[in-house]
Amino acid sequence: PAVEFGLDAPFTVEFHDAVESTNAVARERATDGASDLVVLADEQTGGRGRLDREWSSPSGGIWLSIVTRPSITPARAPLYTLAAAVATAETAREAGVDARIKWPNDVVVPVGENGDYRKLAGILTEMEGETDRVAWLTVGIGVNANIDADTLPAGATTVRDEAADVDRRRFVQRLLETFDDARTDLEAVVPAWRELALTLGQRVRVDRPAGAVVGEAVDITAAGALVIETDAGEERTTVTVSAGDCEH
Ligand code: BTX
Repeated sequence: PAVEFGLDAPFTVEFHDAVESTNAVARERATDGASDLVVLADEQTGGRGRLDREWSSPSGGIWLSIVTRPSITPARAPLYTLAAAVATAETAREAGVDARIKWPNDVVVPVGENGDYRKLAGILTEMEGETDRVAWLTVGIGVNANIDADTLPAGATTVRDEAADVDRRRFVQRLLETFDDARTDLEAVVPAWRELALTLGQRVRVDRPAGAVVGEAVDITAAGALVIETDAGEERTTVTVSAGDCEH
């Protein structure tokens, strides 16, 4: 059922008490032709991360998926993931959490000064289309909001643990408004991402199908790819990675 959110952004919100995964519902809606629809749930019984990993999604969190039909090429789709990460981090910061971004899609809270972190939120983008244009794109965002961190997998943190419980409706409003602003000005996304990045300057290891890249993360390109200065061999070389699992 659609709910009235009083949003200053063009989204319709469909709320569920519990679903298996809002991304799965969003995919159905997207293939049925929906656009600017948000599927929101209090609880997910089968929440998913990347590479089919589990995403723990108990009641009290913010689990949502945004269905969009952007006129962009698939090569620019990563910018939507970065836009969602920026919007999520900025909204969490408004709630008093020291939220930062770990490339490409994790919203984390730093622990100490060594680049260690706990995970506050995750983002999972899925899309379908041709090589020259995206047909639909869904952005799944999971925020550990009003949850005790010790009920989540190790390494997780929550808005409750870092600051205090939030009004979830208000949080979703701000998140969607900030995301809407970001997607209408994609050129501004990478600079905003850089401001919040925890990854730049860190030693990283990125696992990708073509093999692991190890070195120092030095920049992010206009398309959202990570630039790594590798230290294999005598000469420093730069490798640009557009997708992969990043550890630091
Ligand atoms: P990821 O693959 O980067 O992270 C998944 C890993 O994170 C898990 O293997 C586990 O170690 C850890 N983890 C699981 N649950 C949590 C949690 N609640 N908090 C912190 N760490 C956790 C990240 O994937 C992308 C997650 C997207 C989730 C949203 S929720 C709405 C939408 N629906 C859906 O099914 N997925 C997305």
